[in-house]
Amino acid sequence: MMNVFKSILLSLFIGWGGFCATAQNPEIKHIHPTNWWVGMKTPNLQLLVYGKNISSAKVSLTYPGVRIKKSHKVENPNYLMVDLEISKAAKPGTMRLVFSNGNFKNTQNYTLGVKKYKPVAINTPDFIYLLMPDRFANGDESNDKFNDMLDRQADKNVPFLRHGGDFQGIINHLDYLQELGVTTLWNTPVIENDTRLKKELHGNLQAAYHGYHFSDQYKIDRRFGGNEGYKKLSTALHQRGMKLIQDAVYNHVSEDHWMFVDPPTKDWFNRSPSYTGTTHKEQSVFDPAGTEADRKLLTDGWFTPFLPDVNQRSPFFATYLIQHAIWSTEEFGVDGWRIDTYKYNDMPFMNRCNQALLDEYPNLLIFGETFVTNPAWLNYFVRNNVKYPFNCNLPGTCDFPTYSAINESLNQPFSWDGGINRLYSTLAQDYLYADPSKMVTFLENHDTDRFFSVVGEDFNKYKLGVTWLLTARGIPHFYYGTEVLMKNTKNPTDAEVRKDFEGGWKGDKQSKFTATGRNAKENEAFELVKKLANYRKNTPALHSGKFTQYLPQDGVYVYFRYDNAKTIMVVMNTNAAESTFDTARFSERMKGFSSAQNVLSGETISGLSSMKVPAMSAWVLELK
Ligand SMILES: [Ca+2]
Ligand SMILES: [Ca+2]
Repeated sequence: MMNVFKSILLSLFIGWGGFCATAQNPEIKHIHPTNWWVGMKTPNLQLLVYGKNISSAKVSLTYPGVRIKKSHKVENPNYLMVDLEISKAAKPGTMRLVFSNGNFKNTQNYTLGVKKYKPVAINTPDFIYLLMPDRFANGDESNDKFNDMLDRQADKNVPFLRHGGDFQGIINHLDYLQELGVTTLWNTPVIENDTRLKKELHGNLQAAYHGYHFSDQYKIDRRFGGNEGYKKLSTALHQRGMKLIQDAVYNHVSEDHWMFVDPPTKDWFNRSPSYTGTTHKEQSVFDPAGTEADRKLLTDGWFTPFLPDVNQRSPFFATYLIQHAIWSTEEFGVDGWRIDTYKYNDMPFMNRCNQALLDEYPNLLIFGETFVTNPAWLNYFVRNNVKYPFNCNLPGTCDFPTYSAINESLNQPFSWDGGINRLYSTLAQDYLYADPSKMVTFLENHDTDRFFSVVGEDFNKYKLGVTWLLTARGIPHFYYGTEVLMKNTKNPTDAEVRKDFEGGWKGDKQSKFTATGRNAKENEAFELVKKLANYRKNTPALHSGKFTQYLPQDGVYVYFRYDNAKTIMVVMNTNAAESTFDTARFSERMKGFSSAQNVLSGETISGLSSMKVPAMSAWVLELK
C-alpha cells in the first residue's frame, strides 16, 4: 500500500521536474563514482550525475587523454549519464567537468588517481572471521548516533537497535584476532544504511544495524567511522599482513535509498502491479522442466516489502553496480568479496560483474551466499562441472551443505545415511564443484543458530565441530564469538545470535578478549581454535593437501590431508562411547607410517595398527 502511494508521489515529482526544466537552474547532488583512477584495464567510465533538472545541462571537459564519448538522458530529468574514455595517455590529476545551460554553469572537480591496489590472495591457509561491526566493539562513542539520520537511536540494551560498535572497536582488538589465528576479516556490510526502523520478522521495529539495507553505495556508514574510518581499518589490517573481505549486496537496496525515492527510470527496480515477493525457490533456475515465469519470480520478486529488487538488466544500473565494486576495491583496499543473496540476482549480470572485478584484480577471492544445503542445488551458483545451458562463473561460495551436514552429524545417531554419514556423503558430492578448495566452510553465521547451542552446549561436540572445520577442505570462516562459546538460537529473533561481544563496551563486567575475562571452558575453546588455526596455517598438507575420506563405520569417520611432505590423519569418533578399531582398511594412506604425533595433545602414538579413541572426540594425527 505504502509503495503504491510512494510511486504516485514519485511520478508527480518526476512530472514536476520535467515541467520546471526551463524555469529552474539544474543542481548537482551526486556524481558517481565519486573519483576514479588511471591505469585501469578498461578505459571506460560512466558517470551517473544526479541533481534537479541536470539533464537540461550540457557537459564538457578539457583534460589530456580523457574525452566525453556520449551523454545520455533518461526518463527522469534529474539524471544524466556521461560516458568517458580514459586513454592510456591520461595522467593523474583533477579534471574539471563543466555543466552548462544558458545562464547556468557549474564546474565540478573530479579526481583521477593512479590505480595501485593489488589484493592479497585469500586462500586455503586463511582463516576468515565474520563479525557484525555494530555488535563487536565500540571504540568511539561519539559516532553511535547522528541527529541528521533517519534512525537516530543507539541503545545497547535494546536487541533491535544499534549498539554503537564501529571500526575503531575492531582496530582495538586486532591483536586478539591475530592471536586466535585469524588472517582475514569479513564485516557484515559497511555501506551506509540511512534508513528508518523496519518491521522485520516477528514484527519488531528494527534498525539496520546489520548493514544489509543500503542507502548510498558511495558512503561508508558514519556510525562505523565513515569512509576514512574504513580506510584506517583496511590499513591497520594490511600492516599486520591481514586481509579484508567486503560484503556486497547487488540484489536489493533500502526503500530509503535516494535512487528508490527518485529513480532514473520506471524499470530501475523490478516492479509488479502489486507487491510480489521472491519465491526463494532456486530449483526453478536449473530445473530442466522449469518455467520462465517461476525463474522470474525467484530473481525479480522482492526479498522483503522494504527491499526494492534491483533491475540488473538495466544497462545503466548494471554499470553503476560493477563500477562501484571496482571503486571499492581500489578505494579501500579490498582483498575479497562475499556476495549476499546470490541466487536472487540476475545470473548474466553476476557473471559480468565477477568477470569485470577479476579482469581488474585477478587475485580477488569472490564467493557468494546461497543458503542451499544440497550440493546438487548449490553447485549451479558457482563454477561447476555440470553442463547447464548457462554456467555461473562465481569462483567460490559459502558451503551451506557441509554446515548443515556437520550440525546434523553431531546431533543425529549414526545410521545408513544419518549421523556422520551426512558429512561424508555431502563431501562425496564435491565432484559437482569445479574447485572445492574455494568453498568457504563454517559452523554458524549471523543468519543461523549459534553452533554451541545447536550441539546442546555439549563441549565435546563443540570441539569435534571446530576440529572438523579447521582440518576440512576449503577456506574456513568463524562467526565472532564462536571461540568463546557464544550461544543462543534465533528464537525468538535473529538478535539472539547477534549479541554484543562481551568486553567490547565500556562498562562491560568482564572482557572475553582477555584470558582473565574468560572462564576455564571458554579459555579451553579459545586455545583449541588458536592451536588448530595456527597449525593449519603453517601446515601446507592440511590446508592445501589432497583430501581423502573413508566410509564411516560404526560412527567413526577417518579422513586424510596429505602432500609429499606430510600426511595428516583425522579420526572422528561420534559415538557416545569409546571406539576401538583396526586401521588395516586405511592402509592405502597409512602405508609406511609407524607412529604419529597427536597435534592437539602433543603426545606420540607408537604402533598404529589399532586405535582407541575416546567418546565424541577427534584426533588430528601427523603420521611419522
Ligand atoms: Ca561507536
Ligand atoms: Ca533480484
